[in-house]
Amino acid sequence: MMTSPTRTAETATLRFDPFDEAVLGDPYAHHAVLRDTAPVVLFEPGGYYAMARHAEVQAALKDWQTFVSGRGVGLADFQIEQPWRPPSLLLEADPPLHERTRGLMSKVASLASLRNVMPQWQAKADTLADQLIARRHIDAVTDLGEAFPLQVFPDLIGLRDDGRDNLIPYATATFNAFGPRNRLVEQSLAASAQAAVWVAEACRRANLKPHGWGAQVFAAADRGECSQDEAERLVRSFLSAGVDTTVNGIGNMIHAFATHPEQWQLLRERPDLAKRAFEESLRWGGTVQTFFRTTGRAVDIAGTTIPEGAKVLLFLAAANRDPRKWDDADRFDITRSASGHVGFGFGIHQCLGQMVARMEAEAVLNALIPRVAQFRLTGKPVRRLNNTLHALGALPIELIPA
Ligand code: OVV
Repeated sequence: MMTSPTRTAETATLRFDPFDEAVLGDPYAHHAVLRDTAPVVLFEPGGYYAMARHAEVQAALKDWQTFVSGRGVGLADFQIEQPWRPPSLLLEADPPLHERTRGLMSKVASLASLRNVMPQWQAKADTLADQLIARRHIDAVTDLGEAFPLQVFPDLIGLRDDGRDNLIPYATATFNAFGPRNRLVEQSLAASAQAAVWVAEACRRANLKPHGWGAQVFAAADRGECSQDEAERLVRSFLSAGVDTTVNGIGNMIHAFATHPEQWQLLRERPDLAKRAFEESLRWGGTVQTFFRTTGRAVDIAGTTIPEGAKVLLFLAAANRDPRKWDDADRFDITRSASGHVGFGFGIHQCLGQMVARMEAEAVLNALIPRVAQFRLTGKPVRRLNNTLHALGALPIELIPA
């Protein structure tokens, strides 16, 4: 898998497969080599480039003219290969199209509309927390990480009530599909064939409830900001990006606290740190590990020339633990400022739904802080391998009541 780095005249080459299942199961074990070998490395046998230092990852994310998204943000180059589904009009688009879709979608996903629902979300999180405490032994992945987002997010979009269990399999396949066509892609695409049909149906105007974010995208279409077909595909973006990310964001955060009980103790003493704690959990144990870009022109990075049309893998999670950027980078410390982390990306594509993620996490933390004295791990956390996400399959814990 990983051998010692070899250096040609200009390009550092690593024999390394980031999508190897052993690597996906323990990605952080490999990041130091990726960062320390060179600012840019060429992976063999994959034949694509990679960056893992904070400075270079952030600069590449900012330079959307060079590191384009319209040719796909997975390994497949949409200029050469047929995408597995019609491309996202947000994630897999460049300006000027992206400016129009992003502008429309940011108006829909406004902070004001989230503030309106926050009291209901908090009440739901409190009720869920009471139920979980009463059970004492839970799987924090299914019972909390999945349960809470599924209680609030589909209603925010205004999705039909039936079939919501299709959301996670669909998102799982979507995030796997950014990687190479390995076993994970084949399995999750096969397992989500029905889910993809359900998602396509759920995005149609007739199937969206009148006041949700979905209906508001169609209202933008009525104003001429996009076509009806585009509106369907933009609603699909909410469903693709908004579920498995927050599910695992919450799961990874609980995992961080379960393995750092002194940090949970500290948060209980200083609940005002809740917002910081979630940002730090994204920095330390980020959910979205990587995204690709494609070079739209040849570019020189610290003496290495990346040719035009190359795929470049950006290691967001490695950048978030780069000791060149962070003191004691591997330490989970809720008192630090994690601001500058690239867990939500950076630049024009920076996560549109980041406030949704933050509000969900805050509601969960606000509910747990007064109720839970300690998360006691009662079994080994199980990773759920995904080509893009650092995901959990199971997190058995005992909730010690406050
Ligand atoms: C950030 C993200 C992930 C997956 C899918 C999409 C976006 C989309 O726009 O479909």
